[in-house]
Amino acid sequence: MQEEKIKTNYDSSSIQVLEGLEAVRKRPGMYIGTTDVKGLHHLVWEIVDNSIDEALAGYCHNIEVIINKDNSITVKDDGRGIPIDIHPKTGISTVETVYTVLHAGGKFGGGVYKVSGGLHGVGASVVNALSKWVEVTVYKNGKINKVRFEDGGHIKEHLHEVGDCSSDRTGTTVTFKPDPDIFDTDIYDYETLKTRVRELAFLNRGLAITIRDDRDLEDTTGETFMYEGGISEYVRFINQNKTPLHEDIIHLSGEKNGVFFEVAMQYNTSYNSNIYSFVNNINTHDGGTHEDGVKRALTRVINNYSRKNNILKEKDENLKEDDVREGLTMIISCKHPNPQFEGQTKGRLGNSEVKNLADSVFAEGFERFLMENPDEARTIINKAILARNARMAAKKAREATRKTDLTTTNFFGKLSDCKSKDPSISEIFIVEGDSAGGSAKKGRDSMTQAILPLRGKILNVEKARLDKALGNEEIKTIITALGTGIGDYFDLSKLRYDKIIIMTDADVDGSHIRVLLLTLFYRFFKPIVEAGHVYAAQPPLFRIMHGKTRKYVLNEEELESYLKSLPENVRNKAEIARMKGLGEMDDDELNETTMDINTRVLRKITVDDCVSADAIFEKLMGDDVDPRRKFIEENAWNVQNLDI
Ligand code: 1YM
Repeated sequence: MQEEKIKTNYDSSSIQVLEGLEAVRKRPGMYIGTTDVKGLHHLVWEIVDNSIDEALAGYCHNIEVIINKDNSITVKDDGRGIPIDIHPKTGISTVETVYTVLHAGGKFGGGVYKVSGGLHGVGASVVNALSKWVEVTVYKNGKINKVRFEDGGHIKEHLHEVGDCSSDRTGTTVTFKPDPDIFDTDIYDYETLKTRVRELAFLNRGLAITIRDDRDLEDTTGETFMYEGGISEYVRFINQNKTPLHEDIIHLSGEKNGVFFEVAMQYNTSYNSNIYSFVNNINTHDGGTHEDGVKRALTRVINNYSRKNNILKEKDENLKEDDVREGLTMIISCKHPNPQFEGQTKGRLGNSEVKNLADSVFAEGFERFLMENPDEARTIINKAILARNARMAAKKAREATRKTDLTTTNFFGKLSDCKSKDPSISEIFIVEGDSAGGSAKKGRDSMTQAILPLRGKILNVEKARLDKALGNEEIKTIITALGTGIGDYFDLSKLRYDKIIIMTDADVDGSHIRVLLLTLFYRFFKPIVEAGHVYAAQPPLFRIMHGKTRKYVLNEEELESYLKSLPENVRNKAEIARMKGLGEMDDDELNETTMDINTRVLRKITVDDCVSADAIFEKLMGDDVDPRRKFIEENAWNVQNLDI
């Protein structure tokens, strides 16, 4: 009797289920944002999130992420294993329910903190909907149980026992292959996955996460990230190539009504701040109450201490938030059972109660640190005072750049502006060197394309305060050309071009300049990057000629696949030339390959690119050639013909 009933339930619910998953396949963007390479990687985090939830609940200690040879992904954990009993509402096993019913995770999951940012536990079913196939294996009660889905969540093999395991072994293993009909690309990037895996390990102290690339024959063991010190070690990692102002990392934490808050910080001698905040492991790009609470307390505590100890005199103005954060590296992490994300990109924490928790935890601990470490306190405050002085000098210099307008003759000598004054169709190419600048000028569409050649290397804004940066000729030219102003006077609506295209050679010097430019944009023009106006041109590395056909390709991979696509007799006769720098292309060639909107390839620069540029920077600048070469080979995209 009962068996009958379950069967009926199963049939009716399975229809609803497939309708749900079909909706995900119809509009994947609604669930995972995009179907480009970013969306492809997003799938991994949806599965890993479930393992992390299990770790936050206290049951899982090891997670493994493997890129398999066929670009499928395996995620393993040693948690309790997804429940395999029949779920009363659906009549099918809970694990099948979790993988086929949208919202199942949210409804049935009992974890303390749910980390999955936008999806709130529907992640597993979304991954299933967007996969060619998925296999879930659960280790529990001495048995191994497996279920397999195919083609967007259709059950292929119901949950069934496939063997025995030792009775103390528990956990979940999931392997999925993203559906190539959904995604623009199916190739996983090891570095992208590794960076996030490492971050997750920092944010969840004690949790070991291993990542391995089985496409790479030499990588048999992978890399394991485990940090007993949690976010303190994250701060040390970010500061590894910087000079700290104090040895110990300040690490403070507190909890109230189930909300856990922690912060780690260390000042260094640089002039910028690196403050990253997270809620339930998700980066809150736009800050929010947790960040506001800490910043408010930081400014207040430093001012109070400075007055009490007569470092700031009565006549002195209070230090501002910008002054006290100069040279500060800080990680803020909040674990909240019910986070409210606000803003257009949901990158801001809105829960108001967190502000006071953050303020009080931070203020109390930081005040104690200053009192117990008077020498360090002095150093930190003196730096803030220098920052304030520079801020005031920069204000004057900025007022001066605001007054410079486009009629300055000196400026016109550098910029070849476009004829159009309509920003929505205008582009500016920032080009390395005069010779490439010359070809670009000849090859451009002068109606919509402006050319700004850079003479020297631009100043590294990582190593200079704003007042000094504003004295640099190349930087001044860029500021004037863009039209937005800078700092207090910045106004995105005044941007004179829709696309700012960085055009540098595919060699070490080129990537160096690109990194400098990215750093400049990140530090001084972040809203321009965030609004998606900054691009890198991608000059091709090879030209293939056969018959009357000329074809350019970006890299060796593309070369190989293009050659493969040719009939054998054509392939054997094809002439392949390796392209030299931008300066060596004639204007037609430069136009065709890099500038013409119909044939060129641009890469949109994201804030994440700028953040990694920041890290790449230190290494590029170092004196040691070997680590530098190794680093560039491994990390700097678009660097193909190395000549160091
Ligand atoms: C490689 C992916 O999904 N691990 C995982 C998921 C769950 C549990 C354990 C789990 C949760 C709970 C109880 C609970 C999930 N369970 C569910 C649901 N790894 C991976 N590990 N027992 C086990 O939250 O109460 C959803 S996810 F809904 F079935 F409880």
